[in-house]
Amino acid sequence: MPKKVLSEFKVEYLQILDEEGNCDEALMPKLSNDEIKKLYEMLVLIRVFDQKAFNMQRQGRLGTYIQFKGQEACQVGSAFALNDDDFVFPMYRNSGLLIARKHPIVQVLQYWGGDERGLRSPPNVNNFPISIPVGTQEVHAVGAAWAAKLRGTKQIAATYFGEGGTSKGDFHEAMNFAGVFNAPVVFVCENNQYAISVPRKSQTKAETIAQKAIAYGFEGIQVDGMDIFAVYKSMKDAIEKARNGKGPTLIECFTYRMADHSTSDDASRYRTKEELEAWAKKDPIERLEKFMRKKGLLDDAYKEKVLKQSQETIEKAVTEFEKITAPDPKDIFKYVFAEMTQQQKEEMEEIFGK
Ligand SMILES: Cc1ncc(C[n+]2csc(CCOP(=O)(O)OP(=O)(O)O)c2C)c(N)n1
Repeated sequence: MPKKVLSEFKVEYLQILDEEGNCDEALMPKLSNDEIKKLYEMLVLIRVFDQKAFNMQRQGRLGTYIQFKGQEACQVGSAFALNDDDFVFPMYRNSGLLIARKHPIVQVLQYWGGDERGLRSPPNVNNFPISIPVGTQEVHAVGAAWAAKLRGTKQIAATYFGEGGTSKGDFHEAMNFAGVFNAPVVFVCENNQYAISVPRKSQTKAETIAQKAIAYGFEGIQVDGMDIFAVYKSMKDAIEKARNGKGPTLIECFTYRMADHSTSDDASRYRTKEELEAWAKKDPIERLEKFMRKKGLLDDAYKEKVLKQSQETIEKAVTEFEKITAPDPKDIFKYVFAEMTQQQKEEMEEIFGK
């Protein structure tokens, strides 16, 4: 038997923008100054949203909320490479992705306020509902991608999940099916180093998440998930490949969850202050700011203006959200099927009367 060296199967690691805001010009994707500003403005907007939503949860104005601080570049950078009519299958940590995908902010708040109407996709944008169960969205994405391929629409699907999600059977089924059927799908793993309290090293013995793609016969790449240019470039390349019939890609965005797992968690019970401080130095927004300052694209006045505008946009959405009347509880019965079953009618009557 010929012996293959394991290192032949190593995956690439991509970083374009380092922590000091220095950029590798040879690898830099084509982006105009206006586009770079747009990326920055979206990063700031979603961070302001994240903090506001967290505060509102603490004030009892929202239900459980899942923060994504630290992971903004994964969500904005990848969203920027997608077309509106591509299919996106997000996880619960993807509020920032939805906002970057034109989902009205008021609706995102509505969802976290317990109103499912918040997940209704805006017209002409194909955002599927957030998945709370870990891993189920990956198989849905492959189904949508395969359908697009059969229909010849040139749309692609992208699905988002954590590194913990890669231990689920669904992930492996989705990856296998995508490989066999050459489905136009991009798997985006936001490896934020923890699945609640389970650290990355206890999740898998594999050195990287990206290398899992090799077993399914397609490309996997690991990128610095706090480098928006690396995320954007890898996503753009993967999308182009998928649209041109060249199949799926797994992108592992190496990042960090700066906040608790959710509003019912306390990460200080399983993470050290030193670890948090070390990752804070890699912050995706500060890094882009450093780069933009060097290029003359950002000064204090612009920075302040972006922050103020973001705060105003979020406050406006909050005011609008708090005016929305709660949905009718009967909707739970009414909209499960196109027509209510006899049993549902009886149950509804039992609870709400005739
Ligand atoms: C099928 C299923 N099992 C268990 C849970 C409980 N649960 C919620 S989040 C989570 C950890 C997921 O970690 P990861 O996939 O790395 O994503 P992250 O939350 O870190 O973004 C678990 C086990 C769930 N939501 N769904």
